[in-house]
Amino acid sequence: MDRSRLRLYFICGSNNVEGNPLLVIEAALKNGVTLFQLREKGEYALEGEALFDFASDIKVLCRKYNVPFIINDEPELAENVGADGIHLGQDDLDSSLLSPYFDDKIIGLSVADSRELEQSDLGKVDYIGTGPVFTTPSKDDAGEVIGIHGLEEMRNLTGDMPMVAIGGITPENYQECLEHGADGVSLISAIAGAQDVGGAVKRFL
Ligand code: TZP
Ligand code: MG
Repeated sequence: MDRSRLRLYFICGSNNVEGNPLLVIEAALKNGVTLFQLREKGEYALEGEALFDFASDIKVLCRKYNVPFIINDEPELAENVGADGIHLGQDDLDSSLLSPYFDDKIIGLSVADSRELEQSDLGKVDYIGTGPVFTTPSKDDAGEVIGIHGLEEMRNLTGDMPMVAIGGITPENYQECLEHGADGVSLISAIAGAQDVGGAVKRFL
């Protein structure tokens, strides 16, 4: 994959924002996020037809701003909606079992640390997401913080595998992540929770 796409990777679900999530997502896309992931989880998460419709609306926005559209965890939804890729966790379906639809799509995998790296088959994986690098308000079971040191260790272990840092990323620690091995950052709250979404994106860039 084109690793520059990982530079500012926004992840969002309908319950990560106050108000209309499509407005927040459009503001983020318009102001320069380089990749988008729909991660629909937790309380009040959309399901079934409502989730399909939401994903379809997001796809239209991503196309409008020419930003690839990734879906977390749900290969079937990703395929039905015509998404540009899928992001899987360690407990999700193995990437080697994905349908042929994904042969030319972006496949991401969460790999928290060196232990998870050992047990991961990266054969079909285009990029990994590593962390939480810092404390995150957005995932209760995110596991132990790996810190900048852990990020750097992952870079040393993964060679030139495209890698994004995740967990507690802010404009203040963004540069540090890039300097210690990340190709980019993926984040929820620093953009989804901002009063001025466009302004928040610009602060990163
Ligand atoms: N995986 C590890 S931390 C995290 C995920 C999905 C949440 C990141 O959210 P935030 O608000 O940017 O810390
Ligand atoms: Mg998952």
